Amino acid sequence: MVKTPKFANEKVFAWVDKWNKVCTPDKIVVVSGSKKEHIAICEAMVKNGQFIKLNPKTRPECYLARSHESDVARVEGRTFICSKREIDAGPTNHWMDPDQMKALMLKSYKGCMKGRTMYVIPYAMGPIGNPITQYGIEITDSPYVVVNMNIMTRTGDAVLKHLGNDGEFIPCIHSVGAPLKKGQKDVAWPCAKNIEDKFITQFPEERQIWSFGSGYGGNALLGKKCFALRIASKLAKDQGWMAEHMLILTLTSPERKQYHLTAAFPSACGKTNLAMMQPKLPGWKLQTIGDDIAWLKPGDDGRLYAINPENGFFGVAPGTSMDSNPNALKSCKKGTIFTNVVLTPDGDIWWEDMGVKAPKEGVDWKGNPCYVCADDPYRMGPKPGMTKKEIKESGYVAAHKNSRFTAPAENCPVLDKAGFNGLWRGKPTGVPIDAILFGGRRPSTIPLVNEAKSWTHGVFMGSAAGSEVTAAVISDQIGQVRRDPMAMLPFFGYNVADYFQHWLEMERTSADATKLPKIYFVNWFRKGEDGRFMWPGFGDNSRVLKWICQRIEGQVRAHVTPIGNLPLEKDIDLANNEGKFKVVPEDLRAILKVDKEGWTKEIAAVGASYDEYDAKASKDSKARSATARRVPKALRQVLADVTSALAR
Ligand code: OXD
Ligand code: MN
Repeated sequence: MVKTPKFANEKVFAWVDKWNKVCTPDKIVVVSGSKKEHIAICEAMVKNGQFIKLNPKTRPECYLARSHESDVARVEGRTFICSKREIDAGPTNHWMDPDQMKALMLKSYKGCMKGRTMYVIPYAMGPIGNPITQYGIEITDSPYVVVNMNIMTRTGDAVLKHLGNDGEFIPCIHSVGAPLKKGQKDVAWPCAKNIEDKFITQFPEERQIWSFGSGYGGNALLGKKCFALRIASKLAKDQGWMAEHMLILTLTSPERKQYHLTAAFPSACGKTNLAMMQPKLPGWKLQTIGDDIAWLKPGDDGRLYAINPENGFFGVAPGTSMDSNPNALKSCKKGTIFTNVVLTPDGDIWWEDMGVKAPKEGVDWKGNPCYVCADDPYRMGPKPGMTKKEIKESGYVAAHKNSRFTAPAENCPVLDKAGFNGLWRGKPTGVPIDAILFGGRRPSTIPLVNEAKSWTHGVFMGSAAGSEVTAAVISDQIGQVRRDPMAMLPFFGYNVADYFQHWLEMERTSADATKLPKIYFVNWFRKGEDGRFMWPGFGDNSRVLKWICQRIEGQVRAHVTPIGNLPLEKDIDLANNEGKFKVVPEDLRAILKVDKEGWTKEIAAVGASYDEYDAKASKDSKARSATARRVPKALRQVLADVTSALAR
């Protein structure tokens, strides 16, 4: 066994020592977080075939990785919330008794780092020293995880220093689950090949994270979904704050008034695009604070203050273009890790809908050659000369649909640096939030924007959110609408009914509930009968954000309808309605209407989702006493009110 290094913090030592004994690595490296070390790890990965170095002229300090075919997205079926009682994990989570799970996983971890280096990553979720920030220690045998964590979080010596002798942290263990025999050559993407051998496990009471068998971002970068959402949501409930799957942005009006908005959309539904959007409305400026996660704490004045706990963007590559998100593309210009995109002959990268002509020939995400399409220079196919129709029919994509870029936030040209550093007017409070948006991909029924009539109504709207399933998760339901309350379905660290109650409590416990953010539901994805999008999205979404700001200021009236407050058509500013994408006034009219029939079905589906949660809760309660939690009555009441208003 190699010797466990010394740490000033005894608890850090104990965590590393425990796993050193179980995993028996060949070597232990404590990650310093320095640039030199980061580059050295990347270059070592190039040498052993796990990274491809991209052209240093066009993509300085950028690398490409290709994952194993089994390891391309989050594995929700293998993700567990192991609270002591099943009822505390609730109806939306997979659960196993924590002792049983530990015994099972310990078998997998035994000797799992043989032939590998164990890296110890001290990391911060949030700016080091900010009062909202939390800390973690991730042990991993994956250098890919180390360099991605270096981008996505603040890592290294500064964190250990901050932790001092007795600082608190979330202990995390990760292994790709692929020990090497003496002399055995490593593969490009080591992982446990069978889905059943992968485990992404949270122990919410002990506040620990154990992950095994996957190298994919959401399964392996444990600061992100496992800590900043699942474990943090439980911490937040216990301590009276909120950990949410939300972007954070700063919007400045032509009058120079600043607003801060958060938005919760499910995975791969445009959070990164909205977080970095270039407003089409003249005079409006948008800046980014975060694109995926927000931690919100109530202030003494009743407002909610937010920080982005992350340090980079783990964005979906396909569809990211100079039209859809130029600021994301610019964020990938240097120091970025690409996973499962196409390699071009000049050492650059390419993906579908990048808005860039495909090279004549390239290497696809599986490492096979791919070729420009015969009749569309923006597509690639698996054989030379294939037509667009042939490629479409074959279902082939050259970059995986969930291929990703891991880009440092500091590269983002529109980063709100102060907000990103957790500062507001020079104080480390995080930024005060004026509005919370919920949304999803909904081809029908859901209007462009809908304002909640009250906090409780807003919580109802969030609880009712649904979206088409995307490739961000390994699923056989891609494209089908599933309920995804608050875009948190895969990320609740505890019982969903308690989570709804916690949202409601934020109003009851607020120092001044009139200062809570206003809540909106938006939908950029309505489609006409011909399948065409009825709203251009992207920069045109600034028209909706302006309306929201005007509502906050009480400057415009709204249609009060059974489902919420909708804009008057005249109040959606159509200035600068020019260019490739445009608002079509008839479509706008249609997506601002209440589709009574559609809504009657929608509300019934929301009711059915509540019933499903409650049915599972009563099944659990029979076996485990009468502690079953139900969807809060206040939400059932909104459901009943909307149902009867629609019937009138
Ligand atoms: C993500 C996700 O990677 O939600 O952010 O899947
Ligand atoms: Mn996400």
